[in-house]
Amino acid sequence: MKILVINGPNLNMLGIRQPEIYGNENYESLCRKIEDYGREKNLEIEIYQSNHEGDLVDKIQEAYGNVGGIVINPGAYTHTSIAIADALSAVNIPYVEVHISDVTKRENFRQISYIRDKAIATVMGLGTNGYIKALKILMGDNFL
Ligand code: CA2
Repeated sequence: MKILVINGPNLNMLGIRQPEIYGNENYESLCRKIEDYGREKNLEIEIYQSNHEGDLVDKIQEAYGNVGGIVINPGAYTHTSIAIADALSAVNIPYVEVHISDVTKRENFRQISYIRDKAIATVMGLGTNGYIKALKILMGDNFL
């Protein structure tokens, strides 16, 4: 089964600032971690990052019929984007919502997620290991 990992705005800046919130790992090393895990488990994984809402919607739409599961960290669009939520509903592909930080312990404006109610799970506060946990959940192997 092919899995699509989607990262939204500013996640390409990981490791550059705010290590106390997002850790020291940079985006390339996050991608390597996901790819290494995929190789170990024989998963076909595509990783995609964009800072643009419409591009993220396009990518979700392109997944229709081609992808068995989605791991998505929409970044700040989590808290604002009905378009991304609608795209995920439209393609009807099981997805896991991921956040590197524990958003429940952060600002009020981060308390809303437009994608949470239809996600099969939400993983947060585990740093970049949360992506691996999300892959395990998608594969039905629910442990970190
Ligand atoms: O915790 C997460 O994974 C977030 O989705 C990350 C988003 C944030 O807007 C969400 O509320 C929670 C931010 C992406 C990374 O932003 C950076 C900011 C400064 C330096 C590096 C990354």
